[in-house]
Amino acid sequence: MPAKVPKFEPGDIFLVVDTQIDFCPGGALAIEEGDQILGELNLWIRAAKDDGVPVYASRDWHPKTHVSFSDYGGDWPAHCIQDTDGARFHPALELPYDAVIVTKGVRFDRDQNSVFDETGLADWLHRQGVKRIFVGGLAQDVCVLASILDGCEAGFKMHLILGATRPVSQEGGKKALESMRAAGAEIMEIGRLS
Ligand code: VGL
Ligand code: ZN
Repeated sequence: MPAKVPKFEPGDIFLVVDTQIDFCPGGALAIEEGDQILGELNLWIRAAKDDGVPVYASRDWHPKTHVSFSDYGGDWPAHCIQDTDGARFHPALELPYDAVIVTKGVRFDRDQNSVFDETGLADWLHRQGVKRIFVGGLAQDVCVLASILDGCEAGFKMHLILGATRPVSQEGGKKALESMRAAGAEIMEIGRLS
């Protein structure tokens, strides 16, 4: 495989979605091959830093009685409980010291899959002059999907790096790609920006 040297421009950001221990093999809500994206993510993070472009990282950050947990009427096993080891970013994720952290999933009344769901992030990024958002992380068919759809809706040009994401289910992953494309997102199969 040729070396990937992404070229970022002013107005770009790189967004890492929910790359936390609980979503990787051995975690509470393990996604198959969830940890296989780390090499690709780190490559893109380094490229963003080299090109002077900000890195944002979201984290799922639930209260221990969260509504998305099956014990409390939701669809998922308990995961990413605030301040637990499982909620930490994967230790192999090389986040820069100045990465901006976006915390979500803290509400008691409903889940927030999208990084844009009542976080104020879209307004903030518009005010920073951000136009294009390059995305990797977990899970392709849940929080990555919701974030990409909302990002398109909010007027950003969204790009998914296919090698830097994995779905909860293969079927869901395929459908997610279709929805993202239909919303105007670009699915980057190679991993180069230009
Ligand atoms: C996620 C399931 C439950 C995700 C979060 O980050 O994709 N998936 N909570
Ligand atoms: Zn969650």
